[in-house]
Amino acid sequence: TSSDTGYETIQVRTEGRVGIIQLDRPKALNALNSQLCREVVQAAAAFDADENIGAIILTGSDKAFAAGADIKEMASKDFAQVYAEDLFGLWDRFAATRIPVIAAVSGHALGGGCELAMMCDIILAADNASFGQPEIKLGLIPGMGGSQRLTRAIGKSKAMEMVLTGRTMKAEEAERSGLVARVVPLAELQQTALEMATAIASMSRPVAMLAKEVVDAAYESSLAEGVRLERRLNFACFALEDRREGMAAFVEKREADFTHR
Ligand code: CO8
Repeated sequence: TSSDTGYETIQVRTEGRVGIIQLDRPKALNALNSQLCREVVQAAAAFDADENIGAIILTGSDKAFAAGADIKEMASKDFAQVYAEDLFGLWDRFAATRIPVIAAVSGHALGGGCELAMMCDIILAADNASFGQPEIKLGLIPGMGGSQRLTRAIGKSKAMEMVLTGRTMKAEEAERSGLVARVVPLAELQQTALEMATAIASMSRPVAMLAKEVVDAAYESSLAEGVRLERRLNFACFALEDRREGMAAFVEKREADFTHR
């Protein structure tokens, strides 16, 4: 475990090969202001570039993953300003992280907070988690991908209901709807996320990255194109030392010891 200084809105540490980014603006329920965005993007990019890190956990506090974009920071802006600064555009860089990212969500994940969780590869939810896109109550629509990622995750009718009414959904419904991978008791959230991330980070790093890339391709391509890409990247694995080691370990009835190359 090591801790990084210099950040003011997040805490960053590592556990073995896992990088942990914890949103830390408790007074604003981790509302996503521009400084927090810059810091999360920087921390995630640093882990992405670090060969010793194989997976990232993004988490908040027990009470809030994030209660949305910072309404106080946005309130006085006009169209020209948000257009010129491309408000929320920087988050696309977080979404472009190439190693697997797990969102460990407890408490509120609303608006931009729900959208941020959906930018991650796997959402693990505590039993007190709640998800929603309440922007419409502010005279706004989602702006960090919520209308697209929520619709892909839970289907049109349910996504429409949430985006049009601003209704919040609890953890159990979120799991049933396919938004989250698993719900665990709040007290077990961090440990479960760490076990999942450690398991992923023990795999071959390039193979985990390829696996993420092909699953993501399911959102961007036709079935035939996606299957073709999968086949090509599957073949590419045969060029890796780790693929050789993984199969040799199976044949020799031992644990694989990946060198991440
Ligand atoms: N922004 C700024 N401050 C916030 C936010 C937020 N999103 N959420 C909470 N806070 C602050 C509160 O103002 C309060 O501060 P203070 O003590 O100074 O008054 C503090 O956090 C604690 O909040 P509450 O007292 O409200 O705590 P409760 O436990 O009573 O309620 C809720 C918790 C239900 C989560 C409530 O805080 C809430 O409804 N928050 C707002 C949720 C919301 O509407 N989020 C969506 C924001 S919009 C968005 O994310 C998408 C933007 C896309 C824009 C695209 C433009 C191009």
